[in-house]
Amino acid sequence: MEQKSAFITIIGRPNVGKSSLMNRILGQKIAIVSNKPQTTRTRIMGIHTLAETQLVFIDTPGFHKPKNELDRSMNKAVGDGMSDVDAAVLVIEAVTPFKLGEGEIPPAEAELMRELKKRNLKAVLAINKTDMLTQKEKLLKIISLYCGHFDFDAVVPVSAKTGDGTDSLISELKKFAKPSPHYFGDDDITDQPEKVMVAEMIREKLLRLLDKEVPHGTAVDIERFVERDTVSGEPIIEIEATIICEKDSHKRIIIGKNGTMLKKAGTLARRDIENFFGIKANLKLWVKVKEDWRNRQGLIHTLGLD
Ligand SMILES: Nc1nc2c(ncn2[C@@H]2O[C@H](COP(=O)(O)OP(=O)(O)OP(=O)(O)O)[C@@H](O)[C@H]2O)c(=O)[nH]1
Ligand SMILES: [Mg+2]
Repeated sequence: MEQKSAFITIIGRPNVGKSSLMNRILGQKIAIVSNKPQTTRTRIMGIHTLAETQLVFIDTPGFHKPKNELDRSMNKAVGDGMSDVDAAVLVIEAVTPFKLGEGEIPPAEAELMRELKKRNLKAVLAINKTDMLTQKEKLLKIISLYCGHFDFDAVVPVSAKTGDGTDSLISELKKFAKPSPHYFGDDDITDQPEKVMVAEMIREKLLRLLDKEVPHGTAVDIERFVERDTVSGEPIIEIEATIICEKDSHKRIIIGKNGTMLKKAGTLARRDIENFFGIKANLKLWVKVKEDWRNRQGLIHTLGLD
């Protein structure tokens, strides 16, 4: 059987469900998800091999108005994600604060469609969160509105939550595959190193447990990651990680009263780590302040966020 491959970038506004959709397609969670915008910070590759066809997805950060250096490198990751790909999936949500029915397109989406045109890139429109849509006729309005702006190869209503529509989306995306050897092993699912996966699992818990600016100003640095056998011969991963935050007041919030918040985040993250790697984990967490790190290029680079 001749092998085929397609590189497909997933783009859209923050919080529309890009990472959830990729995880749903892969059938495994490789990109963290939260109800807060700007969860994804870098390009994350997800690999889905179906017999002769390999689809390589690139999940990107939500495209937004930048407020600091980190935001700028996140937006750059979106642009980079559109280079050298065969097609894009523009993810939008069926239920948004924008008045789509009245013809209003969010500026970030209009900009992404302009960028697709400029790059002459083929694209599919995925209208996500259809499980939340009560008035189905709204869907038709959304479709005609977006198709008036860009000539999409296909429009697919989906729900990353229930899985509705994802098979149709995959069928549409398979059409972009061209004869070429597979770039990844057929069992590979991501290009993220184990350490990065662990750092992200910890950051996800902070996004879930903390409010407002605090989680957005955090980053996680894995200082130790070793697998060893315990005396009873059982394998265990030893992990030591530092949570970096921007202010002393944030540090106090992350640690919580008597260390309860940090403990909670640690327990939740450890569970995820053990499930993902299928072995026991020992996780130690520290918190350190690095003022204004989101504007410090050197630190952004050290943390692997550029
Ligand atoms: N009801 C519903 N919620 C969804 C669906 N897909 C995603 N969500 C929720 O939407 C929120 C954002 O999901 P993410 O996958 O993190 O969104 P994203 O587009 O990757 O966000 P950024 O990485 O910040 O750009 C989370 O709370 C998800 O649980 C869906 O199909 N239906
Ligand atoms: Mg995301």
